[in-house]
Amino acid sequence: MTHALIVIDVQNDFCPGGALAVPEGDQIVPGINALMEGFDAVILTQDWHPAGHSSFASSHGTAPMTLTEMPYGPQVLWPDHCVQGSKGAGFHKDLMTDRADLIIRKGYNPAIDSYSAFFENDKTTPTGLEGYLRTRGIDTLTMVGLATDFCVNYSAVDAARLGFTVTVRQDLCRAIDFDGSLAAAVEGMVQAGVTLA
Ligand code: VGL
Ligand code: ZN
Repeated sequence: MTHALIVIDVQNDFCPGGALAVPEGDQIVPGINALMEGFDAVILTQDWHPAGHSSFASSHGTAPMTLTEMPYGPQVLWPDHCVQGSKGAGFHKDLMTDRADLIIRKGYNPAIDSYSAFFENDKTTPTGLEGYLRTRGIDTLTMVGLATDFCVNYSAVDAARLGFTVTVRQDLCRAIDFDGSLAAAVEGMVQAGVTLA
């Protein structure tokens, strides 16, 4: 077994004071840092949108936290967040980024959002993470980070479907919980064979 820790989107905009703040998003940082020691690999993901991204409500002239239909399916429209090079797109200042073997950016395609660390929201365009993990012989993943019900959820379900053994440490995740999204995410992860710890 070769075991990687995947730290999802622990960025300023998802922490209190940020543009898309997840309640208590900053509280998981010390626990994630402490966890890094015991893994064969540590991988960080970074939500990384160009200005005017199609997942931003401002790009559609509508209010944030509404649903729209994209060519690839339904899409929540978010406040502008994690704009490339902005402070909000940076990692939380206390996250031990030096320990990371790989930082994978996602959401940079202007027309497609990317919750998952593996595929964009069209569910077909790969980020390259699968190939990285396989060529390093990594078969087992522990996932932590933000937000439980969006990027952690999509990443964990995709990883399980790709055949990785996946555990989500819920104590080291925090949720947006928009319109029942957390309960739906938990159910989806369990059905996909993800272990919730
Ligand atoms: C995320 C919404 C939009 C996340 C990213 O990291 O969960 N959520 N972009
Ligand atoms: Zn985003």
